[in-house]
Amino acid sequence: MNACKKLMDPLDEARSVLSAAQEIMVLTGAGISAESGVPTFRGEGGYWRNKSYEELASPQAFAQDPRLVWEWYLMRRQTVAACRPNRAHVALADWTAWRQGVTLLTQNVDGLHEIAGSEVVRLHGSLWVNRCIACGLERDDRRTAFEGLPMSPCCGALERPAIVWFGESLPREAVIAGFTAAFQAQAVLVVGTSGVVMPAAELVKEAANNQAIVIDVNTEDDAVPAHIKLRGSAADLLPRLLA
Ligand code: BV8
Repeated sequence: MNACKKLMDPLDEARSVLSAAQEIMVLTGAGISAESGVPTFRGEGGYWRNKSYEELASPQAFAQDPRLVWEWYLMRRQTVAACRPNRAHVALADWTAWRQGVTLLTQNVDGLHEIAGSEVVRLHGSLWVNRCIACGLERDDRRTAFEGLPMSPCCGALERPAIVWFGESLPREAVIAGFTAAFQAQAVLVVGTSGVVMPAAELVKEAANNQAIVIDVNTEDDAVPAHIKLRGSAADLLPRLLA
């Protein structure tokens, strides 16, 4: 055992893991948008009218009070509409523009990856899409002010946010893309997630079970089973990691 083996700087180690990998899975969470001004879920901003996200982002809450849930989502649209992608989103978009073999999965619904130019698999849907509760037709909707409960042009039925709520399954194509990436990846880059929400967090565990090396970027320790922990903000670390 080489007793004086110099411990590699974790950033250098992560860089060499990414450059050696053929297939890479990236999973982002609310933390990557924090420096754009989008509140995270489990930080102090995780409550609204003293209800938790889990209470509001559920089919039960919508069935009980669709107006309350729409007001919450419209408030979030107003917040996000004033936000721009930060250096972390841009670094990922620039990197995936030339780096082959990268699948970018996001738990976020804010659309900032897409504005930055990334092709992304949305595991939990989009803040900017409505879905008809009668036939499931989806349409883009950029409105941020409450103008009465939205009705679908197709059926004249109530529309809901096209977002995956707690207790609901993820879109089939997103699950297939996610697990395919997890099984094929030699490296996983996790950015800004507490790693508690399933099945998104499951994807990282699957990849690690398939011998992928997991790199975790977070300002704090989290539940991500990482081999390399890069502690700091995504907007600072990603440009340095992916340059
Ligand atoms: C499912 C859309 C089953 C909503 C979201 C009881 C009842 C029902 C279900 C369950 C239950 N118990 C457990 C479950 C499963 C549940 C779950 O996992 N719950 C958790 C809370 C334990 N999962 C589900 O319900 C899923 N569906 O299981 O279906 C089923 C099965 C078969 C058939 C039918 C049904 C659906 C989960 C999806 C829920 N929807 N989003 C909306 O946005 O309105 S989840 C929500 O959490 C967001 O998408 C968010 O992205 C996601 C994960 O949170 P994070 O992204 O990690 O955000 P968080 O705030 O937690 O962490 C931010 C991190 O960033 C922190 O670590 C922080 O340190 C770090 N950070 C901060 N700043 C920075 C930073 N890092 C870097 N740089 C910075 N600057």
